[in-house]
Amino acid sequence: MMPLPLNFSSAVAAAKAEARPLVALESTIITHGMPYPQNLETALAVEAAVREAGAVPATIAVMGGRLHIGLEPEALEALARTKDAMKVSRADLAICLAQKRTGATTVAATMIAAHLAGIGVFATGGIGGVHRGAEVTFDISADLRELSETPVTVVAAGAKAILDLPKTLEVLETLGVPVIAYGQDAFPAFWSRDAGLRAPLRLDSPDEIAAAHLLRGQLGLPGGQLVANPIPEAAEIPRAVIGPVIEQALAEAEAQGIAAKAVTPFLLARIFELTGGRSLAANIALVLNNARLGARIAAELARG
Ligand code: PSU
Ligand code: MN
Repeated sequence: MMPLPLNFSSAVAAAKAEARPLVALESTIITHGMPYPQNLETALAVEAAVREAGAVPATIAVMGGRLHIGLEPEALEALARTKDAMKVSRADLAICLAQKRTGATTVAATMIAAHLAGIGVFATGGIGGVHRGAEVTFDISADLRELSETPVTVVAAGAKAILDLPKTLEVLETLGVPVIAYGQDAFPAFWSRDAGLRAPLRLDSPDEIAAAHLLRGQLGLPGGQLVANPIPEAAEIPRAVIGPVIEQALAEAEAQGIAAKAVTPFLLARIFELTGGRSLAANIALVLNNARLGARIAAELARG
């Protein structure tokens, strides 16, 4: 049998050899979450933020039939320019590799790859969740089940209010996933610091988050943790402002019959247009903030 087609970038390979802290980063946010060239600029800025905070970034994607853990700068640029990248979740990963396609990993697929590579922390913007109307469409992101199966701590700014947030929290509770608000009691809603919901758990320091991650393993519990890190105040878009925009984007998606994997990218692009780019500026600020927290958690994990 062929060995698993896994590729480590030179920086990631060196960090692994020296047991230095590593933070995994996803790539669907690059190909399906932001327009070019802001996607490339953001990906580079997020990698730089991880480095400044003392860890090594490992951006994950499928390119040329290989699962890449860490992308060299030319590969990152090529990915950011790719228009038809496959959106790869748990179901798609093996097929994307078998067909030697270019694929961007979602939260679920990035968790799988990070775990394979021995990386315990992953920073992103927002996770997928239970979509509004899921009682009819059954549209529930595979990200939620992945959090219950794969032992990676995911740092996100909560989940977007394009989703049904109360149902998302309920499903995470059913699956036994710890949802931990960082430094506050409220569950954050991506562009806004407060979803109007209380987070089930709260931790105030990276070392407690790392300790809980390690204890789950010692307890023999599969699955990871969701750390919900609120967007910095200066970049926040209050719920009263973003709410009506979300409603309009959702109505348009329904009118146009947008379904399945196309829903999230459609909504993100429409909200970007409707806010005149303000949603993108907020998105960039929160991803950077999550990258820095991810690096601090990774440093604690490396300490053991
Ligand atoms: N939510 C965001 N931005 C994103 C995504 C979700 O706010 O870019 C991406 C992530 O990669 C996430 C995926 O894992 O969309 C979820 O897609 P789906 O709902 O089809 O599972
Ligand atoms: Mn879906």
